[in-house]
Amino acid sequence: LGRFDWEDPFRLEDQLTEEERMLRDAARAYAQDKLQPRVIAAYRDEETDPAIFREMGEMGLLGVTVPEEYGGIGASYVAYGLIAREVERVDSGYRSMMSVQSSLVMYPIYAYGSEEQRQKYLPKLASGEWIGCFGLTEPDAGSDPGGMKTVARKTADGYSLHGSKMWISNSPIADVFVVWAKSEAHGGKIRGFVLEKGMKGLSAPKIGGKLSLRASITGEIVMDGVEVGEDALLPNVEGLKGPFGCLNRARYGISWGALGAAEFCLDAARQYGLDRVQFGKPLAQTQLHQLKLANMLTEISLGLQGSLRVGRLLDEAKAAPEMISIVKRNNCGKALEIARWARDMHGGNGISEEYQVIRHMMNLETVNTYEGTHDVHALILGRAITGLQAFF
Ligand code: TGC
Ligand code: FAD
Repeated sequence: LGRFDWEDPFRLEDQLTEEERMLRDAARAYAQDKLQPRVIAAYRDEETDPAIFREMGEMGLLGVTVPEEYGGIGASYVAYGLIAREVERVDSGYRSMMSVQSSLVMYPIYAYGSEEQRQKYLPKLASGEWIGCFGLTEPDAGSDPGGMKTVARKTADGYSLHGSKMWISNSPIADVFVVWAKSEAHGGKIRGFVLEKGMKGLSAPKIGGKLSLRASITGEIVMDGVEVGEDALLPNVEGLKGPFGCLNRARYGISWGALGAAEFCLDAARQYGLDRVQFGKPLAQTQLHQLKLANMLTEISLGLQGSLRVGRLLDEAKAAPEMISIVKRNNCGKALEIARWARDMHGGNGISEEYQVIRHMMNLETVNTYEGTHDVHALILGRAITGLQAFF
């Protein structure tokens, strides 16, 4: 019989390659040494340090699945997930910065871009010299991105973009904007465009007053007749499958990341319960405390196995979007529940920034909502199960 290790219940470690373990360890060291010391103040002050992108770039954490010739390291999707887990163990906002850059900006330029676009943008995005953002959501089109109003009108030598995007991670500090618009020259089909900071008519005001994901800056993208050449169009994809192709990868990464945050909460609640004595014994010696820890550990362990399986299938090009919906939805929902338990188990201290569980809890509200809400993923799965779509 094997030995049980509560820190690795299903021996995930044995299921990883040497390279995956190495990348995970490097990401963990970076996240703990460089991100953890600044996160409490960054969250309190709602400040995003752009230097983090360059640091992540130096560590090789941006666009890890992109081939080396474009600045990535050609690593597996499992490695990408493991990195997301380590970064989000510190804060969902930092993972957000990393995953938008990797899956929502570098991936579409790599997968749908021309050779010129790949050469121009990918190395600088991989190094973190340039920061990217991804504009799909609009004020009136969130869960239903097909309802977007942003249009690209044909001009003599390119396009003119009109519209606005809402809730866009990184946009106020972005150099590169991947935006999705209905292109009149392509029969109103959704097409991707790469815009650059400083273009006339392009602005990205910050959205203030967020009580969640405060260490990651979020903004709008306003396009007031932004003129671009033909070279700004992503040539190799058309329709909603363009943005969804990127979302598949980002959602998968989030499924690992959310569990990193949940693991932090489990560890914190366990330690707190061992240290805190009430009624003459440690809280950890009460049945209710142990029940909660057991529930947390069970959900995290099962969730990690699910994400690992989907990651392996992604690496074999066999992952269906519905598989990703299962792990994105379940892991985010469970992580949020776990963070709420951990907050409760810390009593009054649980609301203090010092103990950090309430920050994770607040962040996970966003993580459970973006990239397809918990309920939208239920509808995607419901459609797959019944053959009937219930969106409208
Ligand atoms: P539907 O009719 O289902 O599909 C339209 C076309 O898209 C294709 N498609 C996919 N392709 C690849 N992967 C997927 N996951 C795909 N899902 C759909 C589909 O095959 C079809 O192609 P074609 O060629 O036949 O036209 O579309 P619908 O309009 O009914 O969509 C419904 C729904 C709910 C599934 C979808 O709209 C949805 O998932 N909504 C959620 C929106 C969302 O996730 N937004 C995310 C914004 S980005 C973000 O949040 C970043 S935060 C990141 C961070 O900070 O970390
Ligand atoms: P809505 O679609 O209006 O949904 C509101 C509620 O209605 C939800 O509970 C939803 O589940 C429910 N609902 C919707 N449709 C149905 C239905 N058919 N049946 C039953 N219930 C339904 N977007 C980007 O493009 N790029 C980014 O970088 C980005 N970053 C983000 C960062 C943050 C901090 C946040 C908060 C959001 C970000 N988003 C980004 C947007 C995010 O993807 C959307 O908020 C999300 O997709 C939900 O859209 P919505 O906010 O318009 O909510």
